[in-house]
Amino acid sequence: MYRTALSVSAVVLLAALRGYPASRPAAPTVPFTQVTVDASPPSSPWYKMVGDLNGDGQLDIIVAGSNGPLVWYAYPNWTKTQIASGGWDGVRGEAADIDGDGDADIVMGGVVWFRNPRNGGGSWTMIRIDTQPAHDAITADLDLDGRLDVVCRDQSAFSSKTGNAIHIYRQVNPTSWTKRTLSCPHGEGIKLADIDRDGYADIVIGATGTRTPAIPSTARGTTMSIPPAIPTRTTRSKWPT
Ligand SMILES: [Ca+2]
Ligand SMILES: [Ca+2]
Ligand SMILES: [Ca+2]
Ligand SMILES: [Ca+2]
Repeated sequence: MYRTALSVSAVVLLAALRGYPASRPAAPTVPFTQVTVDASPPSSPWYKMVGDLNGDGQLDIIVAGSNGPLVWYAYPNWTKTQIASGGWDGVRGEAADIDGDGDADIVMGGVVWFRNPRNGGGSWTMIRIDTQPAHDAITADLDLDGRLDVVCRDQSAFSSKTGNAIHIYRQVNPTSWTKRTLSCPHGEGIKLADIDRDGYADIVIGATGTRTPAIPSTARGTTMSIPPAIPTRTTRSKWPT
């Protein structure tokens, strides 16, 4: 009885310290249902992406295996279509409209992008940006010129040990890109987000052994200073070469 009363008091005290009402209602349960999209997917399906590839307003699923192929599944029946064979040695890519024709293309490490034929006709076509291996390949319009740019980072785990660089590809046009490489701490993982809310996407990275993103002002993680050569509001038209 004493132990029960003590436990309840401790809960009330903690709730008060946190500023919560002691009788805070329990969070609603969110039910999940497992759905099998493909019982025979590409082996070692490291790349998993989502995007509306067929333009019906519903997100589709894109998967690529380390030994190939690259496929996509159309929601809701998950009709499977192969985009390319080959092996895809990366983990994170994105579906984004690289060529600005209104349909979602696919960006992956390597560095390549696949042109979606939905609006332009023809078949899926691979356009190579670089030969840089990359664990992650993500997109944003870094200089706000209306064309998506690509940012890649490899990983420092396993044998490659090349996660100490960030590769930035500015799109001149869908088949022409300028590259800039920034040094960073070893590690893996990258994200683009407007941290300082100046309208321009910033680069957030994780570093080996940390569990928090490496952004300034966090108590944990490694802080990376962004060189001033990164375009800013006043210098975006002078992209460094
Ligand atoms: Ca869709
Ligand atoms: Ca497109
Ligand atoms: Ca751009
Ligand atoms: Ca910013």
